[in-house]
Amino acid sequence: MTISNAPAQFSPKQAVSSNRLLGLWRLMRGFRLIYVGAVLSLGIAALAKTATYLLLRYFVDDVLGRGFGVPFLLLVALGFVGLALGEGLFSFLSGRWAARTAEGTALRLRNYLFDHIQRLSFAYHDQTRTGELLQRSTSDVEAVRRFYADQAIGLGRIIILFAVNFVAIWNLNRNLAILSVIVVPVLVVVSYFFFGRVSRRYEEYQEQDARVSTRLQENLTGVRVVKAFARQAYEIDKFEKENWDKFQKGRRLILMHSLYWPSSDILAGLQMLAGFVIGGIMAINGTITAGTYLAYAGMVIWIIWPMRNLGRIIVQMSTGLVSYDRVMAIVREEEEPLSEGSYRPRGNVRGEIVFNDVGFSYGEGEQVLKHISFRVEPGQSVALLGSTGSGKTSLVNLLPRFYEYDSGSITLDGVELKEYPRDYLRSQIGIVEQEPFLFSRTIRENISYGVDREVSDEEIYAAARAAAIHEVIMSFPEGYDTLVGERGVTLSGGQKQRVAIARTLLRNPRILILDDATSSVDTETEGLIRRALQRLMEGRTTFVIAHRIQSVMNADLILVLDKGEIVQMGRHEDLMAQEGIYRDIYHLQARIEDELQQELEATVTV
Ligand code: DCP
Ligand code: MG
Repeated sequence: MTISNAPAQFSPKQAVSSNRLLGLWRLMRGFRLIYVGAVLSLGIAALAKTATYLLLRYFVDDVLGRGFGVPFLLLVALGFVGLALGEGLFSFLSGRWAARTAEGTALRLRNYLFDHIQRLSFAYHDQTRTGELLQRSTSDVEAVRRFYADQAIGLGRIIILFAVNFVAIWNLNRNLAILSVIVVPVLVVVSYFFFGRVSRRYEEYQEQDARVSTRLQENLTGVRVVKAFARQAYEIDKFEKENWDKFQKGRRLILMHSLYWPSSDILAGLQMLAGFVIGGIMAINGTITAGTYLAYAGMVIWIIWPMRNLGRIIVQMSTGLVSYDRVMAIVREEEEPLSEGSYRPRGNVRGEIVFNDVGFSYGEGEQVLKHISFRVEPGQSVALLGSTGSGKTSLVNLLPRFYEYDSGSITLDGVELKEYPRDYLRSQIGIVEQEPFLFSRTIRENISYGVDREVSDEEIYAAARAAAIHEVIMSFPEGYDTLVGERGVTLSGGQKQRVAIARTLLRNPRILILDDATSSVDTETEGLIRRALQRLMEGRTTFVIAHRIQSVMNADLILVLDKGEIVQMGRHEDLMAQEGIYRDIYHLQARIEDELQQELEATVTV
């Protein structure tokens, strides 16, 4: 399936419309011509089919028994074959072109969504459930695809078949034409109302289905918690209840279907029976010819049977329209402008950072950071210390402009942060996140992630050594080519953190942020990393968030945060000289370590 004939600059954003049919039409850009071709082919196929019956009529009434020679009979036979081939060919073309439009549009939409979702802000992702995004980029896109492939084209087919055959019968005999559509309004009304009810049941069923999947997914992800709290029986019971509910709803849905098709069969059957009987009487009376009767009997089928599907298609179309809305709700979201900003320096930043009375809150929530003011010279290190929830991560997340501060000012090298384009800032700032995420790719790919240029093995090894993970990686049978994740090795929390540190170091950023980057690492390894980092941190402005005093005491500036405010600030010696949280934490940690030391010695001497 190619999308080469789609205009390259087309973005589904252009298809955002409050008129959903119009929006769906716009979404087809680049494929509209093929789609119109598909509908035209449908028409040609329908004409060929009807022409077959008219030829049959001619054959019965005007050819049979009139003593035509063999060559002429052959010609008529050839006509039948030609019409059948034509009908087949154009049906095929119509199906193929409709499918191509549907697949091409869906392919483009899925690609766009993937791209777009990655460009939405942190704030958007904070508020949006992953499952919701997943569903919209898969099953809702699928519903839009079906709209083009099945429903719109199906509706066209019904209308064209109806029109062509009705006109043909009308020209043969008006009474027959009227007779053959008597039941049609009843059929349409019944099926429309019926499928309206089906669609409500279908929605209920889908919702229940989503609940079952959510429960399943949650229990798979949280299986350790379930086991640890010995809640298996409880969870299984819950799941079975939801699953039973789904079963019941599915049964009711099927019941509706199994009621509709037979009853509509009876309606359509009665209609045809009436047509056959009355048409038969007319033929016997000589009102119509035998050929007309035969042609009528053939054509009327193509009026009645497709009609039974009308209600189904109209109702299904409404699901396509709803899905269009659900997809467009994401498309409508503004992307985080990455390159927007008036100040883009040629080279690297120096790394002087000044916070002046900065205030910040997530969305409409209460203030997470209040009156934050401090100053860091290029190349200095800043340590952030504070209880959990005090705002440390929030503070450092302002630097790459993951979130925008509400008040005050932050300057980098004397220029307001908001003047810098986000992509530039992010190329200058390396961040090791609190809960680093590794992709299910090889360790080498994970470490070199985000570096555009070719990187040599030596560089990768150097970064890994600095993060004290090189030896560990080399101990794996496949070394740096080992896959991470479910199909490869499972790394421990501390190993993951160290791979993430290597990944950030390789990018060689001017500003380095380590958000609790060594929290899952033992004291000894942490010491190793700290010493390696000390060399790497030289000349770069560094932010270190840590809970151990040892990791922060060498910093040029220590900020002690409490409930979003800086309560103490200074160097280790200054803070030790004052009363306050810092000294308390210091003494607490020192005492714990002493006790540990004593216990260790006690066990050794025993
Ligand atoms: N918060 C929020 N929305 C987010 C992230 C955090 O509302 N997307 C809230 C939760 C806390 C406050 O902000 O009340 C500060 O959270 P931080 O993550 O900044 O806290 P710390 O990093 O200091 O805590 P920890 O040591 O646990 O990492
Ligand atoms: Mg944090």
